[in-house]
Amino acid sequence: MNIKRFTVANPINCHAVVKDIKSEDITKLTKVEIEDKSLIVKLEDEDIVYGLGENVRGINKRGWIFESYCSDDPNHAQDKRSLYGAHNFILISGKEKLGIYIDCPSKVVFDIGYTNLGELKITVVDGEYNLYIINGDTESEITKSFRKLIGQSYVPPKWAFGYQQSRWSYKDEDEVRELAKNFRDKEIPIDCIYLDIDYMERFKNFTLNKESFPNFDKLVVDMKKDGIKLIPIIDAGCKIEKGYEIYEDGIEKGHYCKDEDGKPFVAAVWPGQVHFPDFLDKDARLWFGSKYKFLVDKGIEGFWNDMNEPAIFYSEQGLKKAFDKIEEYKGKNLDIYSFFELKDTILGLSNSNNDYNSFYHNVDGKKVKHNDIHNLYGYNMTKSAAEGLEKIDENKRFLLFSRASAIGAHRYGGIWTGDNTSLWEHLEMNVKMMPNLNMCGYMYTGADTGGFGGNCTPDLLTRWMQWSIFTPLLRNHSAMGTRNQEPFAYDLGTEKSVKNLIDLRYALVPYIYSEFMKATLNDDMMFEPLGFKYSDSTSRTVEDQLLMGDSLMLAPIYKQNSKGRYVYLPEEMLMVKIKNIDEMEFEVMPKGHHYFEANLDEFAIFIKKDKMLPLGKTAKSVESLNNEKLKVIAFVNEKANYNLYDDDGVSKNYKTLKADNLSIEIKYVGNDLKVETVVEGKTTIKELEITAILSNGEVRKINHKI
Ligand code: MIG
Repeated sequence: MNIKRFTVANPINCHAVVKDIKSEDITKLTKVEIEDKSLIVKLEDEDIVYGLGENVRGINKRGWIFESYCSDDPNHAQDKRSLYGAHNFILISGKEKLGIYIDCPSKVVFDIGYTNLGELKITVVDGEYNLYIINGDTESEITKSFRKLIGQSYVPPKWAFGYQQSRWSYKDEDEVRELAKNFRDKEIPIDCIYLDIDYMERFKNFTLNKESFPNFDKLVVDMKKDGIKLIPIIDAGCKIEKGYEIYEDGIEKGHYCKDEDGKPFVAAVWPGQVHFPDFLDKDARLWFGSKYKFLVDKGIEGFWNDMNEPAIFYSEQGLKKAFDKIEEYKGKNLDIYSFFELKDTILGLSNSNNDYNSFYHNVDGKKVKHNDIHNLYGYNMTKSAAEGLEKIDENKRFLLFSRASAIGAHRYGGIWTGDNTSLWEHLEMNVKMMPNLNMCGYMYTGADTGGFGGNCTPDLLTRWMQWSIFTPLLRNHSAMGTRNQEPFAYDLGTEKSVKNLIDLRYALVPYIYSEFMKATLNDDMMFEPLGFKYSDSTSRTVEDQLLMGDSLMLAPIYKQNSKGRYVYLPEEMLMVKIKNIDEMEFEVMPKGHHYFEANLDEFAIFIKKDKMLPLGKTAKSVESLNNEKLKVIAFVNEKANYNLYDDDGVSKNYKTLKADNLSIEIKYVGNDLKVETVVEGKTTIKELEITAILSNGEVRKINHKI
């Protein structure tokens, strides 16, 4: 067995892992030293530390200190230690390779050469956890073992691979219809429009604002007829209001988190004063999950869960303390320290540790302080929704993703990476986060393309889209008060470039879906650091290029005013410079360092040796894709191959039934290229239009009937 488990003290079951591994005596632990509540691993110079999922900084996490503690923090700056997720898996890669997973419901600190350059120190603050040590010969082997340990990742419906438009908020029916019409009139494909908090009646979960959405049911149906799904938001906090069904029902059944005295805990978020459903309590979780039916009955097929760290603007007790302080200082001549104290009291009202220490959950009949299970709250909200949706239709895939998360939640939904900003650095961070997210089980994921906070410029949106068209979740989302950033919010040139990119995304759906499904079903990563496949020292340190699926290497441009970029090729590859689906240039490039030029309206991708990229046609939505004819770009050296996975895209039959596979092989017979295809199951594809590029740059066109 290459996974060992060691149990320290009496941790609660986080339901993060799906395998029952017998716990071993901690004295048998090797390579890792135990010192009080910490684990220490010596790092060699050449060691790379991967992992920790959703976090700031690079792919290699060395040189900073991170804290797994789900946090509602919209400033994703390099000096932050936590974002919304708690993903406690790390992978040390050097002469020796080692995976470490801390299965723990509360705060864990990862000091990765922050205090001591050559040392990794993991501190589990409350000292209770399951430690998993994973051995393997390669990085991929270790991540795969880890992924098997935590169970298969969530799979969304295929339409969730289409383009998605969001903004906080499209405030009423007219605006939603107008938006959809704009996309259709301009022939820009789209699959989803998001409804942010304003669709609700005063931010109350599972209600509708009757003034701004008077004909909600009809809107849902009309949009769907046009191939567009509406995706409403659900927040963790439920408004305290007499007569509000969710409030009263939850109180009556005792489903909310309690304060010290056993009364429902009061906090304030968007609706004003709220209670938090106790997602850790199975009955409460099933209860809340059953409420999604209200919207599903209206035709809704997807949701995003927000504010579930949980975010707290203020609590009753916190506010009282602040007012007391103000009262105390009123009329006094404050010295500067008292002034700062007053200021900090006010600024510290939100997401305060005091609050997280003053409410309680019912975990299997035991009263547990929130902070002791903090990282499991968002996880269990996702589980709540997934369980509720499964009850409605157990074989249907719903779109579901969350802001807060912990490992384990990846089986129930995806995540988006929260409130980033329209900054070039955040495009770069989006790129670097992907492999670490995949390692931790998050496959259906993506960032707010264009950036959530701040004002997105046309060039940033264009470059960001050149990257995001490859991420499973492709959603443009922006905050209230910021500049609009829909594809047509800028000049016509930008609109054209962004439309071209969205068209290309739809052409890429066969490949992206195929790679997503294969990686998910085989517990592999879809986005990999170069070092996972190439062992030369340069590949091991490149951070701004990624392998994506079986065939591609991506090298996005993420700097403003760049007209190209340097790229490192770990082997000979085919550069495909893309303007749009119909305008692509090919160049065979030798192994080594290169610079390629790419104006704002173009970018490049790289096809690996003996690999292919299938491309379909665009369509107004994923459902309307018609891929009877596929274009295939193949870089043929000796024998190129590709296996295109497909399935019905809507049911959970992928779990039990064999997929539809089309495998394509192109090989030399003498000096001629011969194409062979094998279909397993069925396929809609009747013809392949192959452009084969040979090592010497020669281009051969082959049409192949299936
Ligand atoms: O306090 O619902 O991350 O995507 O638009 C902000 C409003 C609450 C935070 C989410 C963001 C969403 C916003 N929400």
